[in-house]
Amino acid sequence: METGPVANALSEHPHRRWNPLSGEWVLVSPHRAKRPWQGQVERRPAETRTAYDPACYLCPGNPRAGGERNPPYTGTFVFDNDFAALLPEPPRVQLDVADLLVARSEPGICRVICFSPRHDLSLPEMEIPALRRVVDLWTEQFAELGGRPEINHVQIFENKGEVMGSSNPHPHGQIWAQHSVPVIPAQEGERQRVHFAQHGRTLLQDYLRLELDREERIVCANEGWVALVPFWAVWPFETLVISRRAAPHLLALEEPEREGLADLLKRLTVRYDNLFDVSFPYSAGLHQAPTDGQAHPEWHLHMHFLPPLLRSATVKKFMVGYEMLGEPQRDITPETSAERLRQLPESRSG
Ligand code: H2U
Ligand code: ZN
Repeated sequence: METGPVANALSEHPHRRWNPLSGEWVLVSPHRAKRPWQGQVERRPAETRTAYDPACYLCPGNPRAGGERNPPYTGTFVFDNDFAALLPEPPRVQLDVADLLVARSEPGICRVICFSPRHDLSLPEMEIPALRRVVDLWTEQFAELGGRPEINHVQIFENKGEVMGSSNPHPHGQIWAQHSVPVIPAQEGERQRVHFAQHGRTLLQDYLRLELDREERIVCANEGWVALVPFWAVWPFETLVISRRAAPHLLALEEPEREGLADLLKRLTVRYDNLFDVSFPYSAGLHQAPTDGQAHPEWHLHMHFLPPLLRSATVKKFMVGYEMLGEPQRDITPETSAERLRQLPESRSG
Protein backbone atom coordinates (compact mmCIF):
# COMPACT_ATOMS: atom_id res chain seq x y z
CA MET A 1 0.00 0.00 0.00
CA GLU A 2 1.28 3.47 -0.81
CA THR A 3 2.05 5.35 2.40
CA GLY A 4 3.06 8.79 3.69
CA PRO A 5 3.29 11.72 1.27
CA VAL A 6 2.63 9.50 -1.76
CA ALA A 7 -0.65 8.22 -0.30
CA ASN A 8 -1.57 11.76 0.64
CA ALA A 9 -0.85 13.04 -2.85
CA LEU A 10 -2.90 10.24 -4.43
CA SER A 11 -5.92 10.92 -2.23
CA GLU A 12 -5.78 14.71 -1.94
CA HIS A 13 -3.81 16.44 -4.67
CA PRO A 14 -3.79 16.72 -8.46
CA HIS A 15 -1.70 14.12 -10.22
CA ARG A 16 -1.58 12.00 -13.37
CA ARG A 17 -1.85 8.24 -13.35
CA TRP A 18 -0.42 5.93 -16.01
CA ASN A 19 -2.56 3.34 -17.73
CA PRO A 20 -0.11 0.52 -18.51
CA LEU A 21 -2.69 -1.28 -20.67
CA SER A 22 -3.27 1.60 -23.07
CA GLY A 23 -0.05 3.53 -22.57
CA GLU A 24 -2.04 6.70 -21.84
CA TRP A 25 -2.34 9.03 -18.85
CA VAL A 26 -5.34 10.21 -16.85
CA LEU A 27 -5.45 13.40 -14.77
CA VAL A 28 -6.83 12.89 -11.24
CA SER A 29 -8.06 15.94 -9.30
CA PRO A 30 -9.26 14.64 -5.91
CA HIS A 31 -9.50 18.10 -4.35
CA ARG A 32 -12.30 18.95 -6.81
CA ALA A 33 -14.50 16.15 -5.47
CA LYS A 34 -14.97 18.31 -2.39
CA ARG A 35 -16.97 20.91 -4.27
CA PRO A 36 -20.54 21.14 -3.07
CA TRP A 37 -23.26 19.07 -4.62
CA GLN A 38 -26.89 19.88 -3.97
CA GLY A 39 -28.51 17.80 -6.66
CA GLN A 40 -31.53 15.68 -5.98
CA VAL A 41 -31.36 12.00 -5.17
CA GLU A 42 -33.52 9.83 -7.40
CA ARG A 43 -35.08 6.52 -6.55
CA ARG A 44 -35.57 3.65 -8.92
CA PRO A 45 -38.77 4.61 -10.78
CA ALA A 46 -41.78 2.36 -10.43
CA GLU A 47 -41.29 0.54 -13.68
CA THR A 48 -43.94 -1.05 -15.79
CA ARG A 49 -42.03 -3.74 -17.55
CA THR A 50 -43.49 -6.80 -19.17
CA ALA A 51 -41.81 -10.12 -19.90
CA TYR A 52 -42.93 -9.91 -23.53
CA ASP A 53 -43.38 -6.77 -25.64
CA PRO A 54 -45.19 -7.28 -28.94
CA ALA A 55 -43.47 -4.17 -30.35
CA CYS A 56 -39.92 -5.27 -29.43
CA TYR A 57 -37.74 -6.36 -32.35
CA LEU A 58 -35.71 -8.65 -30.07
CA CYS A 59 -38.50 -10.56 -28.29
CA PRO A 60 -39.08 -14.19 -29.40
CA GLY A 61 -41.38 -14.61 -32.40
CA ASN A 62 -41.42 -10.92 -33.29
CA PRO A 63 -40.55 -9.36 -36.66
CA ARG A 64 -37.34 -7.32 -36.80
CA ALA A 65 -36.83 -3.97 -38.50
CA GLY A 66 -35.00 -5.74 -41.31
CA GLY A 67 -38.05 -7.84 -42.14
CA GLU A 68 -36.94 -11.19 -40.69
CA ARG A 69 -38.78 -12.83 -37.82
CA ASN A 70 -37.14 -14.06 -34.62
CA PRO A 71 -37.64 -17.75 -33.80
CA PRO A 72 -39.54 -18.59 -30.58
CA TYR A 73 -36.20 -18.84 -28.74
CA THR A 74 -36.12 -19.86 -25.07
CA GLY A 75 -32.49 -19.22 -24.06
CA THR A 76 -30.06 -16.96 -25.88
CA PHE A 77 -30.42 -15.94 -29.53
CA VAL A 78 -27.91 -14.57 -32.01
CA PHE A 79 -28.47 -13.08 -35.47
CA ASP A 80 -26.59 -11.07 -38.07
CA ASN A 81 -27.14 -7.36 -37.44
CA ASP A 82 -29.72 -6.09 -39.94
CA PHE A 83 -27.87 -2.76 -40.03
CA ALA A 84 -24.31 -4.04 -39.82
CA ALA A 85 -21.44 -1.55 -39.59
CA LEU A 86 -19.13 -4.11 -41.21
CA LEU A 87 -19.86 -6.30 -44.23
CA PRO A 88 -18.22 -9.62 -45.15
CA GLU A 89 -17.13 -8.64 -48.66
CA PRO A 90 -16.84 -4.89 -49.15
CA PRO A 91 -15.28 -3.71 -52.44
CA ARG A 92 -11.50 -3.72 -52.08
CA VAL A 93 -10.04 -0.27 -51.39
CA GLN A 94 -6.42 0.71 -50.91
CA LEU A 95 -5.70 4.42 -50.90
CA ASP A 96 -2.25 5.86 -50.18
CA VAL A 97 -1.63 9.46 -51.17
CA ALA A 98 1.52 11.10 -49.81
CA ASP A 99 1.07 9.28 -46.47
CA LEU A 100 -1.79 11.69 -45.87
CA LEU A 101 -4.83 10.23 -47.53
CA VAL A 102 -4.81 6.63 -46.40
CA ALA A 103 -7.69 4.14 -46.45
CA ARG A 104 -8.28 0.39 -46.53
CA SER A 105 -11.39 -1.72 -47.01
CA GLU A 106 -12.38 -3.64 -43.89
CA PRO A 107 -14.26 -6.95 -44.07
CA GLY A 108 -16.24 -7.98 -41.02
CA ILE A 109 -19.39 -9.39 -39.49
CA CYS A 110 -21.74 -7.76 -36.96
CA ARG A 111 -24.11 -9.76 -34.83
CA VAL A 112 -26.69 -9.04 -32.16
CA ILE A 113 -26.99 -11.38 -29.18
CA CYS A 114 -30.11 -11.57 -27.05
CA PHE A 115 -29.19 -12.59 -23.50
CA SER A 116 -32.66 -13.80 -22.58
CA PRO A 117 -36.14 -14.23 -24.09
CA ARG A 118 -37.42 -12.08 -21.22
CA HIS A 119 -37.91 -8.47 -22.31
CA ASP A 120 -37.95 -7.21 -18.73
CA LEU A 121 -34.60 -8.51 -17.47
CA SER A 122 -31.04 -7.20 -17.52
CA LEU A 123 -27.83 -9.05 -16.62
CA PRO A 124 -28.09 -8.29 -12.86
CA GLU A 125 -31.67 -9.57 -12.87
CA MET A 126 -30.85 -12.87 -14.54
CA GLU A 127 -30.05 -16.06 -12.63
CA ILE A 128 -26.49 -17.38 -12.69
CA PRO A 129 -27.34 -20.40 -14.93
CA ALA A 130 -28.78 -17.96 -17.49
CA LEU A 131 -25.68 -15.77 -17.24
CA ARG A 132 -23.63 -18.90 -17.75
CA ARG A 133 -25.48 -19.43 -21.05
CA VAL A 134 -24.45 -15.91 -22.05
CA VAL A 135 -20.80 -16.73 -21.27
CA ASP A 136 -21.14 -19.91 -23.36
CA LEU A 137 -22.69 -17.98 -26.24
CA TRP A 138 -19.81 -15.46 -26.16
CA THR A 139 -17.38 -18.40 -26.21
CA GLU A 140 -19.09 -20.13 -29.14
CA GLN A 141 -19.28 -16.92 -31.12
CA PHE A 142 -15.64 -16.12 -30.44
CA ALA A 143 -14.70 -19.61 -31.70
CA GLU A 144 -16.88 -19.46 -34.78
CA LEU A 145 -16.14 -15.92 -35.92
CA GLY A 146 -12.51 -15.94 -34.80
CA GLY A 147 -12.03 -19.22 -36.64
CA ARG A 148 -12.68 -17.59 -40.00
CA PRO A 149 -9.49 -16.87 -41.91
CA GLU A 150 -10.41 -13.25 -42.72
CA ILE A 151 -11.31 -12.41 -39.08
CA ASN A 152 -8.45 -11.37 -36.78
CA HIS A 153 -10.38 -9.71 -33.99
CA VAL A 154 -13.71 -10.35 -32.26
CA GLN A 155 -15.15 -7.55 -30.14
CA ILE A 156 -17.95 -8.64 -27.81
CA PHE A 157 -19.72 -5.80 -26.02
CA GLU A 158 -22.92 -4.46 -24.51
CA ASN A 159 -24.37 -0.96 -24.52
CA LYS A 160 -26.79 -0.77 -21.63
CA GLY A 161 -29.22 2.04 -21.03
CA GLU A 162 -30.48 4.93 -23.10
CA VAL A 163 -27.60 7.22 -22.17
CA MET A 164 -25.22 4.72 -23.73
CA GLY A 165 -27.20 4.72 -26.95
CA SER A 166 -28.78 1.33 -26.39
CA SER A 167 -31.73 1.16 -28.75
CA ASN A 168 -33.89 -1.26 -26.81
CA PRO A 169 -34.30 -2.33 -23.15
CA HIS A 170 -34.47 -6.00 -24.18
CA PRO A 171 -31.24 -7.52 -22.73
CA HIS A 172 -28.80 -7.75 -25.61
CA GLY A 173 -25.25 -7.18 -26.68
CA GLN A 174 -23.32 -7.04 -29.91
CA ILE A 175 -20.36 -8.64 -31.62
CA TRP A 176 -18.24 -6.93 -34.24
CA ALA A 177 -15.73 -9.30 -35.82
CA GLN A 178 -13.29 -7.91 -38.35
CA HIS A 179 -10.08 -8.26 -40.29
CA SER A 180 -8.06 -5.64 -38.35
CA VAL A 181 -7.39 -5.39 -34.63
CA PRO A 182 -9.07 -2.09 -33.67
CA VAL A 183 -7.15 0.75 -32.03
CA ILE A 184 -7.79 0.09 -28.31
CA PRO A 185 -7.17 -3.68 -28.27
CA ALA A 186 -4.16 -3.07 -30.51
CA GLN A 187 -2.71 -0.63 -27.94
CA GLU A 188 -3.41 -3.10 -25.13
CA GLY A 189 -1.87 -5.92 -27.14
CA GLU A 190 1.31 -3.96 -27.72
CA ARG A 191 1.67 -2.99 -24.05
CA GLN A 192 1.06 -6.61 -23.00
CA ARG A 193 3.58 -7.85 -25.57
CA VAL A 194 6.30 -5.56 -24.20
CA HIS A 195 5.55 -6.54 -20.60
CA PHE A 196 5.52 -10.27 -21.36
CA ALA A 197 8.80 -10.02 -23.26
CA GLN A 198 10.45 -8.28 -20.30
CA HIS A 199 8.97 -10.27 -17.42
CA GLY A 200 7.74 -13.59 -18.77
CA ARG A 201 4.40 -13.01 -17.06
CA THR A 202 1.33 -11.19 -18.34
CA LEU A 203 0.91 -7.52 -17.49
CA LEU A 204 -2.41 -8.22 -15.78
CA GLN A 205 -0.96 -11.13 -13.76
CA ASP A 206 1.58 -8.74 -12.27
CA TYR A 207 -0.96 -5.93 -11.88
CA LEU A 208 -3.49 -8.24 -10.21
CA ARG A 209 -0.88 -9.35 -7.67
CA LEU A 210 -0.26 -5.72 -6.67
CA GLU A 211 -3.98 -5.09 -6.31
CA LEU A 212 -4.57 -8.26 -4.26
CA ASP A 213 -1.76 -7.19 -1.90
CA ARG A 214 -3.16 -3.70 -1.49
CA GLU A 215 -6.89 -4.59 -1.43
CA GLU A 216 -7.91 -0.93 -1.67
CA ARG A 217 -9.33 -1.06 -5.20
CA ILE A 218 -10.93 -4.56 -5.14
CA VAL A 219 -14.73 -4.58 -5.48
CA CYS A 220 -15.50 -8.30 -5.35
CA ALA A 221 -13.87 -11.59 -6.28
CA ASN A 222 -14.30 -15.34 -6.51
CA GLU A 223 -11.94 -18.25 -7.13
CA GLY A 224 -11.43 -17.47 -10.78
CA TRP A 225 -12.01 -13.73 -11.14
CA VAL A 226 -11.46 -10.34 -9.55
CA ALA A 227 -13.44 -7.15 -10.20
CA LEU A 228 -11.57 -3.97 -9.28
CA VAL A 229 -11.48 -0.27 -10.01
CA PRO A 230 -8.24 0.07 -11.95
CA PHE A 231 -5.62 2.48 -10.57
CA TRP A 232 -5.94 4.42 -13.85
CA ALA A 233 -9.77 4.37 -14.14
CA VAL A 234 -11.23 7.21 -16.19
CA TRP A 235 -14.99 6.74 -15.73
CA PRO A 236 -16.22 7.39 -12.16
CA PHE A 237 -17.17 3.78 -11.41
CA GLU A 238 -15.15 2.06 -14.10
CA THR A 239 -14.16 -1.54 -13.30
CA LEU A 240 -11.91 -4.17 -14.76
CA VAL A 241 -12.79 -7.87 -14.43
CA ILE A 242 -9.62 -9.94 -14.57
CA SER A 243 -9.18 -13.71 -14.64
CA ARG A 244 -6.83 -14.84 -11.86
CA ARG A 245 -5.18 -17.24 -14.26
CA ALA A 246 -3.64 -15.75 -17.39
CA ALA A 247 -5.77 -16.98 -20.30
CA PRO A 248 -5.68 -15.24 -23.70
CA HIS A 249 -9.35 -15.72 -24.55
CA LEU A 250 -12.61 -17.42 -23.58
CA LEU A 251 -11.68 -20.67 -25.32
CA ALA A 252 -8.75 -21.12 -22.91
CA LEU A 253 -10.99 -21.00 -19.82
CA GLU A 254 -11.64 -24.07 -17.71
CA GLU A 255 -15.12 -25.10 -16.72
CA PRO A 256 -15.04 -23.56 -13.19
CA GLU A 257 -13.71 -20.32 -14.68
CA ARG A 258 -16.70 -20.04 -17.02
CA GLU A 259 -18.99 -20.62 -14.05
CA GLY A 260 -16.98 -18.08 -12.07
CA LEU A 261 -17.35 -15.42 -14.75
CA ALA A 262 -21.15 -15.81 -14.65
CA ASP A 263 -21.05 -15.49 -10.86
CA LEU A 264 -18.86 -12.40 -10.90
CA LEU A 265 -20.92 -10.70 -13.62
CA LYS A 266 -24.00 -11.13 -11.49
CA ARG A 267 -22.38 -9.81 -8.32
CA LEU A 268 -20.77 -6.82 -9.99
CA THR A 269 -23.81 -5.71 -11.97
CA VAL A 270 -26.11 -6.08 -8.93
CA ARG A 271 -23.75 -3.77 -7.02
CA TYR A 272 -23.94 -1.32 -9.90
CA ASP A 273 -27.75 -1.32 -9.84
CA ASN A 274 -27.66 -0.74 -6.09
CA LEU A 275 -25.29 2.23 -6.37
CA PHE A 276 -27.87 4.79 -7.45
CA ASP A 277 -30.90 2.52 -7.22
CA VAL A 278 -31.43 2.47 -10.97
CA SER A 279 -30.80 0.08 -13.81
CA PHE A 280 -27.18 1.15 -14.11
CA PRO A 281 -26.07 2.13 -17.64
CA TYR A 282 -22.69 1.23 -19.05
CA SER A 283 -20.74 0.08 -22.04
CA ALA A 284 -18.93 -3.13 -21.24
CA GLY A 285 -16.90 -5.53 -23.30
CA LEU A 286 -14.36 -8.30 -23.37
CA HIS A 287 -10.82 -7.80 -24.53
CA GLN A 288 -9.22 -10.95 -25.85
CA ALA A 289 -6.26 -12.00 -27.97
CA PRO A 290 -6.45 -11.47 -31.72
CA THR A 291 -7.78 -14.46 -33.68
CA ASP A 292 -4.89 -14.37 -36.15
CA GLY A 293 -3.77 -17.96 -35.62
CA GLN A 294 -0.93 -17.02 -33.23
CA ALA A 295 -0.76 -18.26 -29.61
CA HIS A 296 -0.55 -14.83 -27.88
CA PRO A 297 0.70 -15.93 -24.42
CA GLU A 298 1.08 -12.21 -23.61
CA TRP A 299 -2.65 -11.62 -23.86
CA HIS A 300 -4.66 -11.76 -20.63
CA LEU A 301 -8.41 -11.88 -21.12
CA HIS A 302 -10.38 -9.22 -19.24
CA MET A 303 -13.62 -7.29 -19.31
CA HIS A 304 -14.03 -3.52 -19.03
CA PHE A 305 -17.10 -1.88 -17.52
CA LEU A 306 -17.27 1.79 -18.51
CA PRO A 307 -20.27 3.45 -16.83
CA PRO A 308 -20.97 7.17 -17.22
CA LEU A 309 -22.94 7.89 -14.02
CA LEU A 310 -21.15 10.12 -11.53
CA ARG A 311 -23.27 11.15 -8.56
CA SER A 312 -26.80 9.91 -9.17
CA ALA A 313 -29.13 8.41 -11.72
CA THR A 314 -29.04 11.59 -13.79
CA VAL A 315 -25.68 13.23 -13.13
CA LYS A 316 -23.22 11.69 -15.51
CA LYS A 317 -19.67 12.33 -16.46
CA PHE A 318 -19.07 14.00 -19.81
CA MET A 319 -15.84 13.67 -21.71
CA VAL A 320 -15.71 17.26 -22.95
CA GLY A 321 -13.48 20.31 -23.03
CA TYR A 322 -10.09 19.43 -21.61
CA GLU A 323 -10.82 15.74 -22.08
CA MET A 324 -11.58 16.09 -25.79
CA LEU A 325 -8.56 18.28 -26.33
CA GLY A 326 -6.09 17.22 -23.64
CA GLU A 327 -6.59 13.94 -21.82
CA PRO A 328 -9.16 12.21 -19.61
CA GLN A 329 -9.69 13.60 -16.12
CA ARG A 330 -11.52 12.49 -12.99
CA ASP A 331 -12.31 14.01 -9.59
CA ILE A 332 -13.38 11.20 -7.26
CA THR A 333 -10.40 8.87 -6.78
CA PRO A 334 -10.51 5.23 -7.93
CA GLU A 335 -9.97 4.25 -4.28
CA THR A 336 -13.10 6.14 -3.18
CA SER A 337 -15.13 4.58 -6.02
CA ALA A 338 -13.91 1.09 -5.10
CA GLU A 339 -14.79 1.67 -1.45
CA ARG A 340 -18.34 2.70 -2.37
CA LEU A 341 -18.88 -0.25 -4.72
CA ARG A 342 -17.41 -2.64 -2.17
CA GLN A 343 -19.86 -1.55 0.51
CA LEU A 344 -22.93 -2.18 -1.64
CA PRO A 345 -24.97 -5.37 -1.21
CA GLU A 346 -24.86 -8.16 -3.77
CA SER A 347 -28.56 -8.81 -3.49
CA ARG A 348 -31.06 -6.59 -5.21
CA SER A 349 -32.49 -3.80 -3.11
CA GLY A 350 -35.66 -1.82 -3.70
P1 H2U B 1 -27.71 -1.34 -29.53
O1 H2U B 1 -28.92 -1.38 -28.63
O2 H2U B 1 -26.42 -1.46 -28.79
O3 H2U B 1 -27.77 -0.17 -30.48
O4 H2U B 1 -27.77 -2.66 -30.45
C1 H2U B 1 -28.90 -3.01 -31.17
C2 H2U B 1 -28.47 -3.45 -32.54
O5 H2U B 1 -29.55 -4.17 -33.14
C3 H2U B 1 -28.16 -2.30 -33.49
O6 H2U B 1 -26.83 -2.41 -33.92
C4 H2U B 1 -29.59 -3.93 -34.49
C5 H2U B 1 -29.14 -2.50 -34.64
O7 H2U B 1 -28.50 -2.31 -35.90
N1 H2U B 1 -30.93 -4.21 -34.97
C6 H2U B 1 -31.15 -5.24 -35.87
O8 H2U B 1 -30.18 -5.85 -36.33
N2 H2U B 1 -32.42 -5.56 -36.26
C7 H2U B 1 -33.52 -4.89 -35.84
O9 H2U B 1 -34.63 -5.26 -36.18
C8 H2U B 1 -33.37 -3.69 -35.00
C9 H2U B 1 -32.01 -3.44 -34.43
ZN1 ZN C 1 -38.17 -7.69 -26.09
